[in-house]
Amino acid sequence: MSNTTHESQTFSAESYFETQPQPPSLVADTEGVHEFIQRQQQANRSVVLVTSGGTTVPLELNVVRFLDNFSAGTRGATSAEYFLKAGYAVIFLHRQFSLQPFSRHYSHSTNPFLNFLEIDAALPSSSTIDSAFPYSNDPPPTTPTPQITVTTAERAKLFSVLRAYKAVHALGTLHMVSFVTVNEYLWLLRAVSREMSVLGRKAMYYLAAAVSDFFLPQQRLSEHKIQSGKGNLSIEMDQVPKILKPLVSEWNPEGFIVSFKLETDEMILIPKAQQALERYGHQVVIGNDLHHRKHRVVLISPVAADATKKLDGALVSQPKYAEFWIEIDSHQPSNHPKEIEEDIIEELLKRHNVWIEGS
Ligand code: PAZ
Repeated sequence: MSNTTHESQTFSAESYFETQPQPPSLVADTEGVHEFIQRQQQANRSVVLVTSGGTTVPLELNVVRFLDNFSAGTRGATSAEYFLKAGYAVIFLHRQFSLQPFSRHYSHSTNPFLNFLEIDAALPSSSTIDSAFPYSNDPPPTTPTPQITVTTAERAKLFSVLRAYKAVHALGTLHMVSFVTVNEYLWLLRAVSREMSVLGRKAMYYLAAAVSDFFLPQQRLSEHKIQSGKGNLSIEMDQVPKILKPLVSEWNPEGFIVSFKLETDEMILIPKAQQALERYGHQVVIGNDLHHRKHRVVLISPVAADATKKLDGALVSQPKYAEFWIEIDSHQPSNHPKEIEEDIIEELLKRHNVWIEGS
């Protein structure tokens, strides 16, 4: 890898899947998705595939270093909850260890759950720090084990999260599938999309994952950890194939497809979103800029081809794309913040209904 040059290759989706390795768990993951979709079909539910979190690009076969894409998984995990609330079944295709529906409220970094648990008994005053640890040599605590309760301040919130979580589990409307690398993501996206095609228009795709645009083909990966002895490291990556293209035109042409576009320069957000619609011909692109993504997004969608209107007797052609801005106050109360995903999902559900009825 170090100091090497190579002829960069252009991968079509087809040549990508012909040359890049299928993940070992793909067959089992696909079977799980297949059964889940069958159950949802019997219950006459719409199904949404929510992709969430960032993909990695390993630099070595025995991977020590990798390139990562920014995303905590907040958008995907939060959106999944609003879809579930609306009665959708959700396939949650997420980056391993990124945020998940329900448990996201107790993220280990921002709101660790151990902080609001209390032991309902006085700890022995003589206890040393060492004896407080589970792997201490002291004998285990005498029975009965003390009760553990949730602090009063957290109880109401935990109750409502837990109630929703249990209700979803009882209904069986959430199915989890995880990926780490961009290769796993692409194989899973194709497999899940094909499985979802039996749902026709009742299938929605909500592609919020942050997917690498570049990758290193398996054939060019160094087997062992790249050594620093040779000086600078230059890596030339190939482009990840534009996967929306086969998704829209082959894997499920009936599906209602929503993709996301993240930019750091707000000026190019709308042109880039329009370009994506132009290229792939799907239904909605949600544009968000990195710094305002939690408070402002724009939904870009195509306007019907014959959309001309009469103005003072003359026919005036409409713009090709419509913009629909969703914005919430950036200062939200910490105890009950409004989440922008609630409004995004509400708008998408209306559009998906129109899409289903238009079949
Ligand atoms: O997961 P998160 O809430 O931290 O970030 C969400 C997001 C910005 C990754 C998502 O809204 C998004 O724009 N996904 C697509 C990214 C892309 O253009 O590849």
